[in-house]
Amino acid sequence: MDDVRRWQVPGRVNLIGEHLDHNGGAALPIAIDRSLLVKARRRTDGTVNVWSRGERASFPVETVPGDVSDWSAYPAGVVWALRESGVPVTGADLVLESTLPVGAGLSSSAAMTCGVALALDDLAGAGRPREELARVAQRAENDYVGVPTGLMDQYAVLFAQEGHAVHLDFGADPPSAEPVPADWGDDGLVLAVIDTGVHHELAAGEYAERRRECAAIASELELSALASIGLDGLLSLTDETAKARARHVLTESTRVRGAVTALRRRDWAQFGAMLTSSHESLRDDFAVSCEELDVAVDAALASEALGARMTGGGFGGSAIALMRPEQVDRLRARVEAAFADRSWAAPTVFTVRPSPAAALLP
Ligand code: GAF
Repeated sequence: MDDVRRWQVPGRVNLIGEHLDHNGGAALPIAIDRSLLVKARRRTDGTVNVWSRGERASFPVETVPGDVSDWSAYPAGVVWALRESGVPVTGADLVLESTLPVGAGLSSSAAMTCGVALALDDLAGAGRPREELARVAQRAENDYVGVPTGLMDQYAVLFAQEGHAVHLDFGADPPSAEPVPADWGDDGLVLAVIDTGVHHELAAGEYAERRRECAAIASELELSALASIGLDGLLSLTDETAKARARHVLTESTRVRGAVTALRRRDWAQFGAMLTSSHESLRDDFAVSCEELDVAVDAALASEALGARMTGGGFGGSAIALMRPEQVDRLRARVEAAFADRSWAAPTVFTVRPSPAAALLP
């Protein structure tokens, strides 16, 4: 194809700082070496065609929320949000090829929305800054697809750096993004991902419910965002569920700060301990884990991981574990056996490296 532009767009793993983006707090994701390739060619007839995983979708550039409800709502939402923001989209052929598992909690949807936003912005010659494209991608997901996600995944995909985690602070406007070296590899460690292969139906509803709960607590305490809660605020809460949710937000914020320090000092024992306590907090206080994720984390810890936790929104998807490479096979055997014992489908275990943000290929 002539005039084809190719964008490589990574997935992400969040190391720590879960459910803090929508609370004005911090997160520490890496981009991973599993990615989406977007091949894009301009059209001028007002039609967008998208090919993905053996399927083809077509829609007009004038698409509005409600028009499409299958997977193509993601690219259609980007077209809608980009045009709303003033970028002239005249049509496009988009071919999407992926090594990123879908529904694994590794941000395949943010890779798709950010990749399509980058490609269409580029074809239009608009040159919008990445901060704006992150918001376009979020708007596509929030207002067109109808999932009320925060901005962490889009920022991870668009602002990561190879060999680094990105310390994001959603208390700032626009959010700040500071690279932190993530060089456990130099110390003989790997980051393993355990894709549980499950995605519980309640995920989107429970995500929205947690957002509502957090917003209600912040408003009760007259805070602009729950991440600014202090110990006094926490102790003043009388409802036990509200207290547990707020306790996660408060303690997770502290853990992110500790994890950034541990990462800079290459103190892997401390870093690992924080991963594991983050998981406990997400399981017990924020209540977004599930049996499969807990079993995966337990298998990792039993395989001598320095730390392990669920990553992403929860209710399925993936867990991560920091460990020595020679333990990965043991983890795989252990988690496969634990899943087989419960008659669950086999999980997938692989390692990931801190990788670059989305980029135009030469
Ligand atoms: C999902 C959302 F898309 C993110 O915005 C974030 O809230 C995450 O869950 C939880 O940290 O990935």
